[in-house]
Amino acid sequence: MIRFLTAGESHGAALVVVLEGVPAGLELAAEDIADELARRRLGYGRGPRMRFEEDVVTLVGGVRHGRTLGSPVAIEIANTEWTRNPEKWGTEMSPAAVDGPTRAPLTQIRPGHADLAGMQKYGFTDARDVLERASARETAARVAAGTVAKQLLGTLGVEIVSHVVQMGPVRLPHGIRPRPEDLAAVDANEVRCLDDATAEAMIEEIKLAAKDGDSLGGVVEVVAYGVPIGLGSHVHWDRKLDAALARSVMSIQAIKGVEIGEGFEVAGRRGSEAHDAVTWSADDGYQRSSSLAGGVEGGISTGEPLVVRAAMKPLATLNRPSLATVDVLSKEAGVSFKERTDVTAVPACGVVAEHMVALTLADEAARKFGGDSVAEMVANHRSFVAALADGPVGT
Ligand code: EPS
Repeated sequence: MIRFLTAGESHGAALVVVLEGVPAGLELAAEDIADELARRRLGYGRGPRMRFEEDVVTLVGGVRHGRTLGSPVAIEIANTEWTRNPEKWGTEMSPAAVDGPTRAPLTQIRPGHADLAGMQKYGFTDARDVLERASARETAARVAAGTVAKQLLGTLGVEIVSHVVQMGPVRLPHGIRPRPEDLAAVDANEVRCLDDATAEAMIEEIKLAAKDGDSLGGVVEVVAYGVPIGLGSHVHWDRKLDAALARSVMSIQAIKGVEIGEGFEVAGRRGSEAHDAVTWSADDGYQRSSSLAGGVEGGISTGEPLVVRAAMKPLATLNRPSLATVDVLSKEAGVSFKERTDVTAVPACGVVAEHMVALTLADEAARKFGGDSVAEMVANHRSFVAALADGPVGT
């Protein structure tokens, strides 16, 4: 119902994203998007590029006088390195044919990246033809799209937060989970972790990895509060909410595992200890004793906080010679070269995952509540909630 496409290469002129299906009448300003993009740039362990490259946002279509029109919303995030310093990447990434030499093609592939498989698949002899698009710079476009989704979900009372629960081997103790009012405190922390002692240990770990020229992965958690009952469905595999969430979060660069609720933990328990018991009282309606299922049962949202975790692998290119590799043209053996500058991107990944969850929930909310305008969607939501409360099983 709400679709989006991103385009653009990491060192290209701009990233572009087009969202289709956003209802009319949603308040949206370029500053809202810029604020979310600024959150994505946070985090101890990012490279210098986060400082010198700015995310300059332009709303190109679908918005008039601060409100969406129901037409596709088009957003551009310019690469300020192009505008300020056209020589730097202008020739290298020129869409027009280039006479004469540019930089030498990258033929020594970087293990752990899309380079080799991408060159084989598309018939390229320069890894740059692959890596510029495979780069996690593209996540800026997802965050821009996700800002629109978050704003739309906000009209239904949904609030989404994210935080870092593991950095390398350092884990946040179980049970610490931010509420919407904690998000500013999470963002204020350099590793986006709520617990000070854990955050310090995480920063120490990043410093140690940096000293060794190494990189770190980790785990981020996204929690969505106020998700309406009834998003997704049990009736068919491609309508299950958990499946849709897993797909969208797994699609983030460097994500290798996705978990809903306590998915991997309960796999090791007995059934008697692996599920959320349900009670009912006249005052509080249905209550679940725990949140092991992470807010989704049978592919349908339960109304409980929705919990999605994502495991990010350590960045594959290191600031020291690392993995064995080959030059795909000469077939000479070598060690992987440096073509990235971050030690870890786990804190930023949490912000990206937050926006991918928002895009999935907004899509499902639009499917459930429909409407061409926000007013219509909100009214449909309200009438569903009222009908549910008065219905045969109640809330
Ligand atoms: C990226 C490598 C780094 C990151 C970049 C994504 O860029 P470089 O090594 O070219 O400086 O900084 O991320 C961003 C620019 C961004 O905005 O997130 C990669 O290879 O994925």
